[in-house]
Amino acid sequence: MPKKKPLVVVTRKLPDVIETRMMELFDVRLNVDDHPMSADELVEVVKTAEVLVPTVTDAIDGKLIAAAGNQLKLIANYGTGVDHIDLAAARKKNIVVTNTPDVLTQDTADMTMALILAVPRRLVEGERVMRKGNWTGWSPTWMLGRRISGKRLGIIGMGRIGQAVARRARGFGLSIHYHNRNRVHEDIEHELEATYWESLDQMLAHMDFVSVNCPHTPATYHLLSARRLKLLQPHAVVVNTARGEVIDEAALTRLLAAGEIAGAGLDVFEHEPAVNPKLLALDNVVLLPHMSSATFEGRIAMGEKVLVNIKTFVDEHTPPDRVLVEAF
Ligand code: 8YV
Repeated sequence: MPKKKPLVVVTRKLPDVIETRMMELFDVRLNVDDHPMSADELVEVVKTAEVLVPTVTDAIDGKLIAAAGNQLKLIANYGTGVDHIDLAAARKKNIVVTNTPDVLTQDTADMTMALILAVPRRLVEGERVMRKGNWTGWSPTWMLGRRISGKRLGIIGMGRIGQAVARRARGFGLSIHYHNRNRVHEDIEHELEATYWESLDQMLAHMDFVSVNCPHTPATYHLLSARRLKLLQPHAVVVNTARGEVIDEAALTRLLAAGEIAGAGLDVFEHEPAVNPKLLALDNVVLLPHMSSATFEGRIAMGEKVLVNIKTFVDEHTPPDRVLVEAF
């Protein structure tokens, strides 16, 4: 870093307490009206920023990194997922990338569990009936959903969030199954009574619920492809709080509409903020606007991490949440 107070450019509005502290520590340019920055705006920003604080809504691709001036030394992402950042291009230019792991694990797992409950129990459908004033009274055979307890949950991606989902799911009587790049430590398998499936195809064919909790990388793009989605049982429910790109959204929509998959709970989409209009027309889906980690506590904790990552970097220490391209 050339000087003690680097120019930090933040692409979106962050919690006040974080912005205030940032202004105390650094020379900061904030995005007061919180508009998502255009590609042209970002190009202008990287010409002068020494530290860039982007979010999932910014495409920090190879082209943008190529356009950056040599003063850009750190990309301190406000978020855990880094699939919007070209890590290889950053490394080539000696730009360090950091993220904000851990602090959104519990919130994201809570929302995943909420979707696992909401879809088979038709929570949102019931709520819609009430709001429309369409409830004519109780009936023994109306609004029946599917029982949660005693069923099998298949978790794709058994990292921090996957494990946190598993802990919650066990409390609801679900048995835990998982597919992961690597088998997790036997102590964790033991604690969760989790069954490892080396073959994702095999796991999918045997699950009642499937939860996507892996990052989006070149290896996980459309991991739930049309072919794999067809392996699911017709009563299966798919939940995704990770990244839309992990599922072939068009294929999922077709199978849901055809009744070949029973339901889906989606907090993330392939082309955010666009959502396949056919999904919006389906009753057997619960759709949320990428809000699984959206808690006051979580957003402040994410900001704290960004502050620590920048400060340690500026002080010439290794920032705690450095992202290594090899990990993805
Ligand atoms: C964040 C997320 O809110 O951290 C992540 O990877 O998906 C979100 O929950 C968002 O990415 C902020 O950049």
